[in-house]
Parts: sequence; C-alpha cells; structure tokens
Amino acid sequence: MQRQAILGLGLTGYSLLRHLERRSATNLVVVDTREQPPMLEAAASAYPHIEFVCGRASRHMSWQDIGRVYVSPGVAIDNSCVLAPAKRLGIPIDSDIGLFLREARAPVFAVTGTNGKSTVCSLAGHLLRGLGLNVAVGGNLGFPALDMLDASAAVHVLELSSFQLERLAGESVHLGAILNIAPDHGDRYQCFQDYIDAKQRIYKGAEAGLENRQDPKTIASGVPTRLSFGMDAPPGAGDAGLVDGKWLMVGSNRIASLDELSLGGGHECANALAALMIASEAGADVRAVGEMLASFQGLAHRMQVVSLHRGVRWIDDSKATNVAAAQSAVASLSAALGGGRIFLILGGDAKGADLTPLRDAIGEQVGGVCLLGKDAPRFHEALEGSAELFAVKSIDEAVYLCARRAKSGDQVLLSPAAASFDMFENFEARGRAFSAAVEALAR
Ligand code: UMA
Repeated sequence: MQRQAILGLGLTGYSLLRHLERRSATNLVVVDTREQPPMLEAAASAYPHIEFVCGRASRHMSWQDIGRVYVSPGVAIDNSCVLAPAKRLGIPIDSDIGLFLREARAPVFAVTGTNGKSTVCSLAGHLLRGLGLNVAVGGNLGFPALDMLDASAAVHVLELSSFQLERLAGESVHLGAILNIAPDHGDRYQCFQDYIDAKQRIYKGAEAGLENRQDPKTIASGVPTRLSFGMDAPPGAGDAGLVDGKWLMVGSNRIASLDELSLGGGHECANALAALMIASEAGADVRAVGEMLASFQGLAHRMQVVSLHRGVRWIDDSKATNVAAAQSAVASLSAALGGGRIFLILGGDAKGADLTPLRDAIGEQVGGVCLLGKDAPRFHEALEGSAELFAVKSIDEAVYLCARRAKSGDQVLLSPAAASFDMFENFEARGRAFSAAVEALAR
C-alpha cells in the first residue's frame, strides 16, 4: 500500500499532519532535514503511531512506496536534495495550499505582494467580520490555510507567499490580488522575473484580479474581471482610489477621509484601499465601513509604536524583511517627522538583495544607522558616506546606542530590510527583543 509523505515539520507540516489525520489518511510519513524541526515534540506526542524521519536520516529515506508528497513552502523544490529521488520517481508534488483550494467550499479571496499582504488580509477580515460575515483569515500570515477549513466560513481570505504560489498546479482562487512587487527572496529565485512569475500565478484561473494601478508588475492580464486600487481617483465602479488626496473611494462611493483614519500616507492608504476592494467583492456594503476602518489597530511588528520614552518614539517594524519595506517605512516617517531625526536599525540576512537603493531612503533626517547581523558588512558597503554608521552585535546594543544619541522629538525605527533568521527564530522574536530592550531603558 502506498504512503503519503509530508516534507517539513514547521507550522505547515504540522497543519498537514493534523488535517490528513482528521481525514483518516493512513500510512503517513513526516520528513524534515532538520534534526529537531520546530513541531516535532508536539507532533510526536500527539501522533505516536506516525513515523518521523528527521535530520541525516531524511537523506537516506526510501521513496519507493510514496504515492504523494506535500512539500512545505520553506523547501525549495528545485534545490532540495531530499526531494531529488522523489522527483526522479515521478512522485506527484503537492502542497497544503493545493489541498486547501481543492477542499474549500466557500469562495477564496487570495492576496499576495512583497509588502502589506498580512495587513490587507487582516483588515479585509476585520471589515467583513464587522459587517456580520463569517470570515476566516489565514495562510502565510501565520495561521496555516488548512486550519481554516473547519471554520464553516462564508468567505476565506488567504494570504499567499510566492513560495506557496509557485507550487500550485491547476488550483485557482475566486479573486486574486497582487499589492506590489519589489525585489525579495533573491536567495530563492534565480532572477527577479522568476519571483514576478510566481506572484502572477495567483491570477491563473481566477474569476477576478485586483491589481495596483501604480505597479505595472501587478497587472491581471487574462483575468475575466479586472479590478484595481491606487492612490489616484478610481477610474470605474470596480476600482478603489483616493480623491483630492483625501477621500478614500470605492467607485463613486466616498468611504472615509484620510484624516479620520490615523493612517500614514503612502502604503498604509494603499493597503486600506486594497482591503476595501476585497471586502466589497466579498459582498460587504463598503459604504458602511468608515468607522470600522478607523477602529483597525494594525498588526504587531508593522510600524508599531512600542514606546514613547523621554520624548523619543520607538517603532517596531521588524516585519520589514526586504529593502522596499524599509524604504517605505523611512519615507512615511520622514514625511510625518516635523523636525526630529530618525535613528535606524538595519541588518540581518539580506537574502542576496541589492542594498544600494537604501541609500536614496537615507536623507539628512537620518541621524544614524545601526547595522546588525550576518550581512552588516554588506549594509556598510552599500551605505558608506550616506549617514553615520555603527556596527552593533545585538539588538540590545543597538537600542542602547540609539537611546544615547536620540533627543526628544526623534524617532528610533527598527526596519531591518532583511530577514531575521541569522539571529532570531523569526521576525516576531526580533521585534519582541527590540521591545524588551526598549522597555529595559525605562527601568
Ligand atoms: N526547512 C528545512 N528543512 C525542511 C523543512 C524546512 O531546513 O525539511 C527550513 C526552511 O528552509 C525554512 C524553515 O525551515 O527556512 C521554515 O520552513 P517551513 O516551510 O517549515 O515553514 P513553516 O513553519 O511551515 O511556515 C510557513 C511559512 N514560512 C516560509 O515560507 C519560510 C510561514 O511564513 C507561514 O506563516 C506558515 O508556513 C503558515 O502558512 C513566514 C515567512 O517568512 C512568515 N514567509 C515568507 C515571507 O512572508 O516573506 C515567504
């Protein structure tokens, strides 16, 4: 009898295991190249009858009796040594998202983009929930897609990364949205175009596509219904936009004014417009959501003010794991600064990205930049001469150094432009370390 394999035992692998067990699948084997994958202890104690093949043993595993393998997004299919024999044997490669899309009974509104996708999904969910719809929100934002299936939801809002999109076969979503595309994950894709192609996969077979009018890489060509959002006036009834630099509109409906929303300009407004379009397409009467937009608290580690200590604002934007995200964070702070300076904490694993565009983001308002982590020397090389640079060994040291230099009216921004994995378990852990160090200042 053939077995099914799950490759990867992080959040995705564990959700696959729970799901397949719920469906009474027999003969499962879970494989991970790490000696101690994050969910091993929990999975082994919940499912003692399952075989787990981890670490070195995964390289010697026999694939002869495997009929299907579900591969986690963190595993690069083309470069995985463990998967090579499975590919040679022609074993079908599947994923949690493929399975989710085949089994979901309610329409799926899927969102991708280099930046902002978790915020847009959470905000769309907040608006739909506020209007009484039973909506499930999940995917790349940290709540695995398969865990949404039992929620008897009327609508699914699904965040998808390029890693998840690249391995879909024929499955499609009801509405696909691409918020923006900027260079990221250069360590995974051979070139920028491969990354764009992975993102564009969201439109394949979709009934509707939501594109960003200011980013031609997001264009939903070939999709039956094309919708858009952008920072200009909406061109039609199926578009969202900004009128007179102030009014958030869906078609000709005025939804709210920027002043009421405590939204920063730029990307925060664009995210709100995209979320409005998704809510509108999912059946919400968006004319009624102005107040709900205002009550949205935003997500942790995304331009989150964690402290105001002696007049200095400390901002955790640990989720800025690429250059474009950090550029837009500095730009939006600079626009709202009113005289103070910005102290910036950058660095981590830059995933092979070109860091020179950061030079343009660092203007006179940047009082100093702390450089942290594995790629600190590359950041130094890219930014030399643009501002005063400080090499630091830890977040604590960066916070201490910024605290000594910043004066009332200044802002300290952790917006690293890099992934966290060289020093932390994930971007959340990096953000928490930043907040803890800032809190310690007040003691
Ligand atoms: N890994 C191994 N060997 C294995 C399996 C995995 O070394 O056999 C490594 C991977 O290379 C990776 C890490 O383990 O470095 C985690 O990979 P995973 O696929 O097990 O990750 P999960 O815990 O399942 O989390 C994944 C997403 N992570 C990635 O795509 C890397 C999470 O997105 C997502 O929240 C979760 O599924 C639920 O859907 C995180 C992320 O960083 C937030 N996403 C990237 C991004 O947003 O830019 C794409």
